[in-house]
Amino acid sequence: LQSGAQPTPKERIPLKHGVHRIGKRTDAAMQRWREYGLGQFIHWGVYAIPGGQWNGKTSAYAAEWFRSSGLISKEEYDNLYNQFNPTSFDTKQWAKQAKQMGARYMIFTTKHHDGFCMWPSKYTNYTIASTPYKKDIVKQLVDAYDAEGIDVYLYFSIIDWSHKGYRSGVPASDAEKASYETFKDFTRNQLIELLTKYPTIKGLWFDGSWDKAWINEAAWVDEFGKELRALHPGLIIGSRFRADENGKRHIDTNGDLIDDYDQRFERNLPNTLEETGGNDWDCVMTIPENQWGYHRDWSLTYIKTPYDLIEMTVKANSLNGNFVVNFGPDGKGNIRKEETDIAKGIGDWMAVNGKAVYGVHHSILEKQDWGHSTQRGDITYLSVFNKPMNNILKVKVPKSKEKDMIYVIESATFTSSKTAAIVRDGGRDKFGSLFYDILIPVDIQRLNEPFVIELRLKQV
Ligand code: JFZ
Repeated sequence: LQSGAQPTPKERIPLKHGVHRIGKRTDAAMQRWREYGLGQFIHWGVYAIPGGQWNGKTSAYAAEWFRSSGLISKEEYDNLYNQFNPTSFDTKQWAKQAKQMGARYMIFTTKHHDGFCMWPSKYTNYTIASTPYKKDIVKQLVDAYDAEGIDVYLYFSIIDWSHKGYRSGVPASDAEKASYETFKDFTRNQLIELLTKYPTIKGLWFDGSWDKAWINEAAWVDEFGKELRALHPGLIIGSRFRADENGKRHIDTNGDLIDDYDQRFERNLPNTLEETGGNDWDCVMTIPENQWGYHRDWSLTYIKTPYDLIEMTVKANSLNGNFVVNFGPDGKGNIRKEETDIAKGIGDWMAVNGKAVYGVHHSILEKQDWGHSTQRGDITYLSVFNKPMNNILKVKVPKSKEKDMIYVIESATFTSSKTAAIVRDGGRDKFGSLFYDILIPVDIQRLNEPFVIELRLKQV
């Protein structure tokens, strides 16, 4: 168990559809998930054709929600698939780019809220098979990412605007109920289809499960989740799939995390371990403000920089979470140049400093102004994002838990330099914690980028 993960014994009321396990999963599949550190999300569907613009007008809202923008009629949108022909789509190149970025897992939108399927589902005609492109996109991606050793997760939206039986509100009349039953069958069939067709995938990333109609089906959804898990041993499902019988989502009535990891930190990192409740979690992040699908106009909001995203990656891992950067390819299958450059920027840094991200956990150091610290075994990684003007890094070392023992720095090296760090005594506070001054050498100063110090601490 990682620090902070001890479940505290408490009174629980019996729930039929609450959690089925107290505390974290301990199996190998979940341990692998925990060590990913960094992932890639891809939002791709027919919304990439308009890319946030239609008839000369631009919607500033999320491009993957373009059907609801008011700029396009539902009929026009629902016929976009007739034009979907991504002739530039190069699966291997996407997977290589993800690999170079340092992503260890990838999440792909098999079906977003519009209901368009990127695989040839036999349960609807609204799929890739009906487009001029025809070929199975999910299959190509799974194969290419598998070949690069990047684990694949399938994003699946419970909301489906294309299905006749879909409802967001709880169906009231018998006819409405019968209609919703057809939607439940359809959803179940599609997910079983995905797990059967793409058996190497590691998990399902659910979305759109906030509908009252879906929450009202807690018992059915719970059984369905068990069925999916039985079909695919090791399957990883986040907290955005089902509610308990009291309509509590993510966290059940007893305060326990539903399913395998917390999905509530979307575009919003926690600041402390307490905020994470000691659970596994991921944070998925857009590069612009709130655009997941391709938007033609990236001048609308601030665009995050590679160092911005790298800091978030390290911060997430310092709090025992995974960080996932989203990409929105265009209607032809091109990943835009800005995104390719950002992926390269992240990857170049990760190639040198990735040790501070993969397989690490919350460190014994407290959070300090210069950045974030992570730990693996007896090595503590200091990732420095705020370099002091005087190039003297003040590091507070914790007090040992054992009586009369203290931690001292045994060695400090930079991952991006052969120069050994010069470490000086930096004093002591009234609680007995030691401070050290680490002098930042000239070659690191010149790098002008975030850097990592590998610290070995010993108790004396
Ligand atoms: C959903 C989608 O509506 C969106 O298009 C995108 O796919 C994103 C990954 O997921 O949007 C959400 C879902 C949940 C929250 C915010 C946006 N949330 O819990 O804060």
